[in-house]
Amino acid sequence: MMGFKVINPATESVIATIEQMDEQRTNEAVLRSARAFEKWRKVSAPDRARLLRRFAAVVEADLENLAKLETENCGHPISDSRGTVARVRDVFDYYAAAPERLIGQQIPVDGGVDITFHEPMGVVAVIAPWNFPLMIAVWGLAPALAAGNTVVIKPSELTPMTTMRLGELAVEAGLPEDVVQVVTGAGSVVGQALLDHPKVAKVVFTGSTDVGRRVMASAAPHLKRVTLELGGKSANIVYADADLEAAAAAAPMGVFYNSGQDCCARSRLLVQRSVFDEFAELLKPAVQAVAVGDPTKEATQVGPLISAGHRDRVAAFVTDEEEILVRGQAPQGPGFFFAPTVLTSLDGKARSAAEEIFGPVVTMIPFDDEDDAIRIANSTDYGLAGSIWTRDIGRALRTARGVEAGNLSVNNNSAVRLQTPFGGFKQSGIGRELGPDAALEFTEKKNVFISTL
Ligand code: TXE
Repeated sequence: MMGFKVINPATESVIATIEQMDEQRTNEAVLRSARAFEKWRKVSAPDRARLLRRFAAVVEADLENLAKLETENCGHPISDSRGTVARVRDVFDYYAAAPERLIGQQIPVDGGVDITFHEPMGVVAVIAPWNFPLMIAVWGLAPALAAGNTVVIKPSELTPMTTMRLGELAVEAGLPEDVVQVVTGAGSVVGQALLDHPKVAKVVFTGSTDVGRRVMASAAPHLKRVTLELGGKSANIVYADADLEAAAAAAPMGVFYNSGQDCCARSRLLVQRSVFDEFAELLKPAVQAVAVGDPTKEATQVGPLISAGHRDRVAAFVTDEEEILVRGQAPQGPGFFFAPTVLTSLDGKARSAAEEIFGPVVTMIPFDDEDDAIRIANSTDYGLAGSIWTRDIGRALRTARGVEAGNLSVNNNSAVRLQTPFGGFKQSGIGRELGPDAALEFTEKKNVFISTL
């Protein structure tokens, strides 16, 4: 068997050898999916709803196992992994309500009755990254199934373990054979085969902006539908009138969560010039207090980076001693750990202020006033998330409307709630996931006119 080794990033030990599929195996999976679709689309809406509720229940029953697998494979702190699996369960529960609510319209017209239907598309491919492998796969999977599509998931080569388990759980939940399939292997082989296959109707891709462009280009010949969730360089804007203690206490985990390997990471910390130094002093102890270490320990807040190669990439941004404001702790020895780092860029022109680092590194940049904050926040091709800290509600709303990003929070650094739409402006992506309308993103609207003459 052609296989690839899956590594535990906290110990550097091999945890499994996984099959590397080829193009032919991938194509076979797509054809099985297309056959399963013919039956799945005919399953009644209440039955699809019931099966999704059962999917939620089997995830719940497997919570501890899935959480441990995710921690072993990705280095997520175990408490985060448990939270992830609980949210995965919640996503299935939430979209279990969707099949029975894919409600069309009745439109007044001349000479008859006009109604619309939300038809499923067919085979949906979900191509997932390594940073939140299970959760991101399910953001596509659950609403796609709810709308009557079948799904082929391709996890990242680095993190296939929980996705493969999810494939088994689909069967345990009672979903018909081949409605959910998992294909493992290289992006350039298995991922590309999914993009090229004419029977794949829609691709949901989460990953780098570069590969996202390729996904869109590959989708063009068949006019496949795409949802793209790509990179980010989100701004955390702190005004002088904010609760500075609260903003400084929250800022570290706003960027260091999951070791900064988060497309919503607030990796630019924009602080109003009049409180820049005061804020920097408040930030230092908060950064030093972040517990980086063994992800199997309950108290750990931040685990390792995903790979040695990625750690080298991140380290290349921290070379200029002059720029370093403060560094946190990180264990020595095995594991791809990297100490949380705050850099300053007084003119905002450092490389770290422009590029997505995808590691525990944040760049502090001063700004003068509201317009300046919005200008700096928007001086990037990305537009995914952002935060605004102020006690002035008008300023908060003006800034939120001014920042070109899909997900903003005020006096808080959260970005993702399953009940609300998530996605990017500009080069952070196309389309939205989650929220009340996600199942519609996996349907085509059909209009039917019935003559009454
Ligand atoms: O992404 P890739 P990776 C960003 C972040 C990170 C960088 C690289 O900056 O450092 O992307 O992460 C598959 N056809 N984000 O390596 O390479 C690949 O196998 C089809 C942002 O994970 O884009 C994997 O399953 N598929 C982010 C998936 O695409 C292909 C999340 C993502 O791989 C392919 C993660 C091809 N030609 C990383 N080539 C976010 N927005 O959350 C690769 N793949």
